[in-house]
Amino acid sequence: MQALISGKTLELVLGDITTQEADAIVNAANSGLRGGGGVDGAIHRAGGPEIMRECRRLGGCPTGSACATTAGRLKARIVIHAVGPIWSGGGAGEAALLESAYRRSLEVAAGKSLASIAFPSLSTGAYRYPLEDAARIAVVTVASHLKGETSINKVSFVLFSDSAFAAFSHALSRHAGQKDSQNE
Ligand code: AR6
Repeated sequence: MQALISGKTLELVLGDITTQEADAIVNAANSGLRGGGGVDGAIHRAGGPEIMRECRRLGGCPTGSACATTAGRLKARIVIHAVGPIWSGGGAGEAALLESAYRRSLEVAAGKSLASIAFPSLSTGAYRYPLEDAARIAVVTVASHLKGETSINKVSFVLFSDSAFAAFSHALSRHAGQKDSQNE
């Protein structure tokens, strides 16, 4: 599924983020940049030890922000470590932090004049953010970035399960009802 937003592409892919061709691959990291399971484990395994060496040098990245490292052996040019919030009921600013993690990732990629970026569904695995709400925030935040001045002309959400793909499809369909968007 794809949508065009101000002439730029937003697409949904069912698959593994480590095999994507984008200029920047986004990791669902923790604030210590210590590595872990899920997307984080897959990216470090596929990209090799150089990524962790740079993470140690950075020493961490606050929740709601995003920090870039080498992509090691991955096809991408950089990995952007985005730190989403741990869900704790919704009253601890989780929505603003999740939005910020997506927005900062896009700003980091645009700051390096990159053209394409691939995101996993941040915070919806080990961090337990409710999928439907997280998908809406992800789609709205990316669409808002694509409507502005940016070097990015393609954003992919790479979804690992049918339920995540369905949630993002729903969020994108709702968004694509707008005038300058178009479903394919
Ligand atoms: N490609 C794409 N999506 C994936 C992949 C993959 N290879 N593997 C899992 N997912 P999670 P979080 C999906 O737990 O919730 C780590 O330990 C997964 O099904 O990776 O932000 C970090 O070190 C889910 O939908 O990230 C942190 O401590 C989504 O990616 C913590 O987990 C996110 O799940 C971050 O938790």
